[in-house]
Amino acid sequence: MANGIESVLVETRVFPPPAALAAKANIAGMDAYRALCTEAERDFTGFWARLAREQLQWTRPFEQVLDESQAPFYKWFADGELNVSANCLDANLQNGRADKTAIIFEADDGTVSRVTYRELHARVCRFANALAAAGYQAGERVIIYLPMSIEAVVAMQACARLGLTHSVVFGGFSAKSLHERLLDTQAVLAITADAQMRGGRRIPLKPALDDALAMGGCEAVRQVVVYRRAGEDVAWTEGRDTWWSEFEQGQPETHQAQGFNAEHPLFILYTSGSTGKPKGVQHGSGGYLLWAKLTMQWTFDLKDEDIFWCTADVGWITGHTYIAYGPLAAGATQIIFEGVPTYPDAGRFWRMIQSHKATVFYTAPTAIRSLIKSSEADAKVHPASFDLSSLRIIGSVGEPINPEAWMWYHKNVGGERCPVVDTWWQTETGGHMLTPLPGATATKPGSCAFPLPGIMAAVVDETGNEVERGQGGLLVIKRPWPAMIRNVWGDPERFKKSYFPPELGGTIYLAGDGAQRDADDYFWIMGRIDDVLNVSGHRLGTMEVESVLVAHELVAEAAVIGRPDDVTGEAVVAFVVLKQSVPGDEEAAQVAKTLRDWVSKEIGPIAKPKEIRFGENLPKTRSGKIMRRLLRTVAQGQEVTQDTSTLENPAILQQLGKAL
Ligand code: 6R9
Repeated sequence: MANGIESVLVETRVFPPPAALAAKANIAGMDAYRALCTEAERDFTGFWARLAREQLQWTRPFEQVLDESQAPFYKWFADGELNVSANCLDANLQNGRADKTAIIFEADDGTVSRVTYRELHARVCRFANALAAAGYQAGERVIIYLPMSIEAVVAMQACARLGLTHSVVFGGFSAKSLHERLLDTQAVLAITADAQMRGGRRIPLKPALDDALAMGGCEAVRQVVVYRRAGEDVAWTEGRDTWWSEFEQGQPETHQAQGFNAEHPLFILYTSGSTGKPKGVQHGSGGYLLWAKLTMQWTFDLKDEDIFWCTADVGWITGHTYIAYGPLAAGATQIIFEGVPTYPDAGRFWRMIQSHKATVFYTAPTAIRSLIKSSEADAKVHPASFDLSSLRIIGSVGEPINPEAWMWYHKNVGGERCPVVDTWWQTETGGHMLTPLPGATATKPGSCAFPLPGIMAAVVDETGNEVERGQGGLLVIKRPWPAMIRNVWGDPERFKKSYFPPELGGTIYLAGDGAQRDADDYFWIMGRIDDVLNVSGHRLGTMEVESVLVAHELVAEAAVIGRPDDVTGEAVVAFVVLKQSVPGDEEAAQVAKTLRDWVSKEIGPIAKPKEIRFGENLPKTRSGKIMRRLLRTVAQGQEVTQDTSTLENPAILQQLGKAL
């Protein structure tokens, strides 16, 4: 089981919700929270049906709420039809928000542009009309490889409007990763930009897509639509490539959206698993959107006056649910940021909160930790140098937030008045699952508190029995929920195997995280139980990195583990056996660089090992299993105190213990 799962957290500080916020909250007080939980327990399907009818506009109302006949392939609202984009845009034109700002976009260089709901609707309609005119049809797949921009939201929404299933690929991923996704989805269209602007630098995007398409097998791709962001010269394939502006030229700004089945695949998003290639997590439409909208209202207590800012990239699930869909479905004004938190200096986030008067701020622990460091070094970029009084709620996502970082965030960003919502969820869950509610839950630093109403979370042992309070175990969700993963794209067996293991009965969702509940029933996440690392909030399979390393001509064998890191949460450390003998120091540094660049090229810079160590061999059991637990100890520079008697080659530990 996971490294940290046995550790017992002792955190006694408790922060009650501010009275003024609680009085006006969408879920006001624990009694209101409990009432919703009780409603869900008493009449599970009635609860979800009520919310789905209240929250969404259906072009064909559903009768059926939950279909469990093919479990774990659960279906929600399956005889209903709706249009996701119409629920995000047209609905807001009808309910008086047409002139409300939908998006405040701040570019890398600080240029600000705004679009109202009316304008965003017009832009989405125009692009959707262009897609329809070019012959793209519901059910076909579209790869989106775009920088953070209004265009990224337009592209996603336009796909949703036409029932095209999008798969957004994070701009930091390599041509190779793009290629895998193009093949796996059999995409018919790719939407990209010439380049992206980050931290004052131009980072080309289209060349990676060109390379990916040249790797072969992508014959299904009929066109590449290119948004001109940076004015960069790009290679052009006549007949295939078209500029965004030309593509949509002359298209009308209205579009009558058609309803699609509630289960229609809205998007596929790839995420790392413990084995093999990343999994294409397939999400549906109705249930996903319901949860995206509801959690905006519940977790972020969204009000019409709020200025919401989620700093995630649209290439991750957080950017899907809390940028492209949730805020729009909830009629929010949101900030979208192109750049990085450290440019032009590490005060960028705080300066933006100040200038846009953000009220709800949602970011990742890794960003918080790196900004703690910078502001300790330079008072000018410390949050105290900015007016952050507009904030009322601050959130965290992506990885466990350590109590020290939580306290700093609470004190320096939240001014000790903003509840911190530490939201636990996953690509597969579609939206928040465990989180404090700002107007109800007393928070404890480092705990994601309780499940949202309707989410039946538990901590169980390997046979599925609930463990006692204070004991570590597996985090599971015992009943399905509307926003859950529907399938692993094209691989239903992997879906079942990964998430609904037979040992737990085959219908209970296994999250892949270890957890424990304390005496007050608070949940504490203890990290992954599988070989998945979390680097700066990004999931990375150790196997994924290992298979890339061994694919290099110099490498015979490799083992990858995670080492705790002050800033990135975990850092990738690779133990490598070369085909040639163990290199001397100078050569080792050279080979390490070559391999790091190789991993960066094959997967993306986030997968780059922070450290590579070379040895003649890897520590293995007599049956040939690599003992990663020992490698973790070695990588942390600790003495090996574990039992090494089952080791085939104990001497190897000393050799691997030496850092370069
Ligand atoms: C939304 C997102 C999911 C994994 C998840 C867990 C970790 C996310 C967390 C957290 C502790 C939190 N994780 N939020 N761990 N506390 N608040 O991040 O999705 O990229 O799929 O990652 O991230 O390990 O299993 P995804």
